[in-house]
Amino acid sequence: EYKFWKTQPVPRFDEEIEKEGPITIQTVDDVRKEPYPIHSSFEWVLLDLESEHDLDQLHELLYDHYVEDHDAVFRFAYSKDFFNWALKPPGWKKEWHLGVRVKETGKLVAFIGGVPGDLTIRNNDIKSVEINFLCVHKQLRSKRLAPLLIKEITRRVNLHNIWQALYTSGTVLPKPLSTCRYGHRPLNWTKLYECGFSSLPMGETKASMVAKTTISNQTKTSGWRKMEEKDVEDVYKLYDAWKSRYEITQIMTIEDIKHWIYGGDNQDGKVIHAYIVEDENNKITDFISYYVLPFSVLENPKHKELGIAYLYYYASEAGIGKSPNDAESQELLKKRLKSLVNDAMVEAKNQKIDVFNALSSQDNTLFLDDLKFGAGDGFLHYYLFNYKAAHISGGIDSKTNE
Ligand code: YNC
Ligand code: MG
Repeated sequence: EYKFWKTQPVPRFDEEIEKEGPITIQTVDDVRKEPYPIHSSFEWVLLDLESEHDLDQLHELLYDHYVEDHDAVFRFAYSKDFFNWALKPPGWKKEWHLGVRVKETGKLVAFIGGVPGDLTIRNNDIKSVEINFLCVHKQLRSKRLAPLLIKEITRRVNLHNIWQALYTSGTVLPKPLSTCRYGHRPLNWTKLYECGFSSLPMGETKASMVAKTTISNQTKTSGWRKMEEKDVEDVYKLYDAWKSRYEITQIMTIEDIKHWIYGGDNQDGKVIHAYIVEDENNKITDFISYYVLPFSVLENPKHKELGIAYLYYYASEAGIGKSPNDAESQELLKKRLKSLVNDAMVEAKNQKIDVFNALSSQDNTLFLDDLKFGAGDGFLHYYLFNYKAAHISGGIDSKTNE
């Protein structure tokens, strides 16, 4: 039971957390200087995501071997644009794009990725990385390659004097900091039904479901427009003031906002979408963003792909400097968020997105029901490496009391 994780600096399931902070403290001198040994038919490789060849290899591995749903009906359809966004934020390092190759053929058979991502955990700023895209080729599963990848990326991060990491997974490991549930808002119910993503609830007809889930193709928030590069600094200020609502947040610089929210220099409009609200004095009062990550639909005669949008960061003046425990301001914020998320969904629908997803994190529980998100069967667990922190109910960013 958790043979590997038992050896790692993470809290045990039954552990009461009394004092928050790092679990083990080391210095760079303590860190092993050579890569961990790997079976002689394989070799470690650092992917060069600036090169088409390596980007292609990563795409090929994840496209066929990454996360699937239970029945293997859908699989995340990561694109090269998506990797460029997710794995190359400001400060990205090639040495954290770690792969395993078959020596003889050069075939990529495993990967783990890390990017810089400092955190604020209840008023403590923590230098850390975010780990993602852990993947082992289907034919090499259950051979303990995953623990080796985790140890080797840890070593490579530690050599930069970074000792903490954030990661998420659908798998239960010791010990979740928080668990969020996915909510799904159909934008194209008929297609979702034909793909087996949505089912027909008792007492409904296809026509009644279409009627219930139809949304307008016009946004309604006044001052709504697409975010432009010139808005980056204002959006940064808004985010920075907003994030104190939450117990755990990502620290973002202006450059980070430009990358993660606006889309960076290579803004191609395919992965990240952001909108702002501007008042009569041209002051930006709100922003909202979502990213697009389609599903491949496996073995369906009619559909190959589902367009899926994920609600991402947002902030609104309606919630800045307001306590989540103040009922009156929560009511105003709720109204505002409903308007923002509705309009984000209108934009997504006009971009041919079929379903809009949101986690039960941030302030999302204020609008999920009213905007007709259905609770999904997927959960996402959030973890911290080498850091003890009291459990957060609801979601990573949620300040709701337990
Ligand atoms: C997982 N998702 O429990 P025990 S999420 C972490 N995250 O260890 P083997 C996982 N650990 O129980 P396989 C994990 N899934 O003995 C499994 N494990 O202690 C643990 N799937 O290894 C598991 N991607 O190699 C067990 O298993 C040990 O061949 C078993 O490989 C697992 O990216 C996997 O879901 C997931 O490709 C690679 O099944 C494979 O099955 C696969 O025998 C499909 O491994 C794709 C998939 C996972 C997506 C993600 C976040 C990863 C976080 C990793 C932890 C990072 C820690 C921080 C490091 C930096 C620290 C600093 C500073
Ligand atoms: Mg393995």
